[in-house]
Amino acid sequence: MLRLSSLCSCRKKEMKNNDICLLLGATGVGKTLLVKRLQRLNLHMSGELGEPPSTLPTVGTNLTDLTLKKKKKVTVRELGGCMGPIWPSYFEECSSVIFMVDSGNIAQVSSSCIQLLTVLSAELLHTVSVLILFNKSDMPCPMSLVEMKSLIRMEEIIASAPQPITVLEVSAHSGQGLKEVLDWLESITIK
Ligand SMILES: Nc1nc2c(ncn2[C@@H]2O[C@H](COP(=O)(O)OP(=O)(O)O)[C@@H](O)[C@H]2O)c(=O)[nH]1
Ligand SMILES: [Mg+2]
Repeated sequence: MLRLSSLCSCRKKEMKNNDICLLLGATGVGKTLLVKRLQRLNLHMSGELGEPPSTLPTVGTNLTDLTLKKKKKVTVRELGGCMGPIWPSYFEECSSVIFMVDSGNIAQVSSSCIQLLTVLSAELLHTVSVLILFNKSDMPCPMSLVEMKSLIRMEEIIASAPQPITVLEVSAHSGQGLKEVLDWLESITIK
């Protein structure tokens, strides 16, 4: 019979071989579409992304495995905004965080900013790399990205946060910036 300790070490090995990236953000910002597009981009690196697939509201959490270059693997765990109160229960298992904002939704920006600050100040996440995505760049926005970043004092947030933070403007719809998201995942994934 397998001992509990050997089971634990197997589990730890499994976790090392398969990093977990938490994908956080308010409902409707485009998290599910992003993972579907990354999965497709990953399979057909040189090919067309094709039409964006439809998405359904995510119930609970959604896990997607991505195999990156050099056989690196990452599991992206999507957690919706309505699960905000229990996000911290997933912080221990993760090795990176993608935080998504809908750049066209001005009304949502301040609540997203508070959620982002809560994530960045969580002690368990002080050493993980964070990618902030301003999504829906294809949409006509009432405010430019520069204006939105200055509204939420993005530069100050980055300067005072303990973790390395990367910011990208993307469109899960058109595919803009998605290659850079994969590059970021590759750069921070160990195995
Ligand atoms: N125009 C546009 N629509 C998007 C983009 N990303 C997501 N959407 C749409 O936004 C809606 C919510 O997307 P979904 O991925 O389900 O959001 P989630 O709740 O964050 O998982 C869907 O209708 C998507 O097609 C984008 O970059 N541009
Ligand atoms: Mg979703």
